[in-house]
Amino acid sequence: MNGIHWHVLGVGAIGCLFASTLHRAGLPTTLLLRSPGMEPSLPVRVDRDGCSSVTELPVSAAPEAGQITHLLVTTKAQDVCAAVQSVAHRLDSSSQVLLLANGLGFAGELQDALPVPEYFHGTTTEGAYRLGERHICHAGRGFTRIGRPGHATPPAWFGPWSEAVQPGAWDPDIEQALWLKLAINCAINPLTALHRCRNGELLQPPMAATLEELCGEIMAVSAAAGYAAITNDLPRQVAAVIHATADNRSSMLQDVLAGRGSEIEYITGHLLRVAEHYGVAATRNAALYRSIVNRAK
Ligand code: KPL
Repeated sequence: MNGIHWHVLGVGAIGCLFASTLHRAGLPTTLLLRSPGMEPSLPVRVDRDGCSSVTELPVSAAPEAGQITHLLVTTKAQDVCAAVQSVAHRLDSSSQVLLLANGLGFAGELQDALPVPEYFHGTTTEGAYRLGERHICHAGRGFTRIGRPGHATPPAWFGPWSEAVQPGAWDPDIEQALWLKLAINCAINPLTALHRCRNGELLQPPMAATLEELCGEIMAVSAAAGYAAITNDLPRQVAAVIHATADNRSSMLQDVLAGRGSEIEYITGHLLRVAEHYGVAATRNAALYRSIVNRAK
């Protein structure tokens, strides 16, 4: 379709969800794997509302040749740079790379290392978690925003994308949306990972008081960085997300429980770097950051 062929890097919950969504909407979609396997295609199973559907997706190994026109990156934040660099030989200046990962800070590192393709940014509130290898539960429908700083209008690929990925929108202020998501993740994810609790428990004592302190600092950093308008109601926004995802284990808690590396460097770590840049105190967030980093050692 119009030369649009999506390659998807990252076969976690969000990668599987978007790959099967794009493929089912008729857009050519290929899963990118780290190393060559035996099969030309692999099944992706999505459980939703008590039904299970399987989509057979073509696979391609990163080291292979063959240009990538459209790349969707859904890896963990800390893996984005290495994953995209593993397919650098398949990207050129016409390649469109859409980064859809939690956190902030990796995009700048990637653009410095690999300035060639055109980069786009996305954030989604789709709720999905892994049940097994390429087997996920699509637990809650969400909204997906895509944008490119400084670009008010979307590129040609966004038309077919937005017919497949609904609900969603092109967001001319994507940086604001990404920062708000970061602010919410800073408040919820590390605290649930530290206390090994579900999101809903954060609204109860003693965590509720810590949550309030964290939000106060996050708002101060946000204001210094120019994001006051979208975060001036942060405690209420965080509470709304906690209510909506009360039974969830946050992605950081899931990573910690599974013994995987967490995204702390690109969530609270990024907030702290911005706080330092503007000379804003964020001692409660810094203490939480240290607890998560030290636990992982
Ligand atoms: O984005 C999330 C995450 O876990 O990463 C929230 C919104 C906190 C839901 O769990």
